[in-house]
Amino acid sequence: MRMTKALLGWVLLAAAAAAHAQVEARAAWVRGTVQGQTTAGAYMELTSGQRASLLGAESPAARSAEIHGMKMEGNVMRMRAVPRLELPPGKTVELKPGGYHMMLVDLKRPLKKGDLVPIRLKVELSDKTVKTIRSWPKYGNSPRPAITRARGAA
Ligand SMILES: [Cu+2]
Repeated sequence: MRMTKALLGWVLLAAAAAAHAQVEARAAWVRGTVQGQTTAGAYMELTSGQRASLLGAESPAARSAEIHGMKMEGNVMRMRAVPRLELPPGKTVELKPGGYHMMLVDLKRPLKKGDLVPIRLKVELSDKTVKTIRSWPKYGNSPRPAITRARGAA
């Protein structure tokens, strides 16, 4: 009994620490690709309780995952890789079509509508520690956000 109580106390403490350093990825989805397309955009809402930066991501479904921003070049909107994306405290940063987004590059196999695509986001907190945030966006053509609510974990 005493053992259980001590254990519970430890778990609560750990939960409190996690809540403090919390970065959340919500409403994540991956845009459906057409045949032969080897890249796919991934979109989500990121919220951090403290000043943080998104440094990059990786996914077992693709060779690499890049953070892309959009930039006007003449009359053409082009995307380019950015090394990091600031996450101001308490503000939701939206990764969305036409704005900042995640790009899965060189998909390893065709994805089916409804597949969950695991993505691990690398986030640097204000104390310079780097955390991995897990997200499982749903693959599909619809821009409707699907499931996923991921919490920061060490
Ligand atoms: Cu892109």
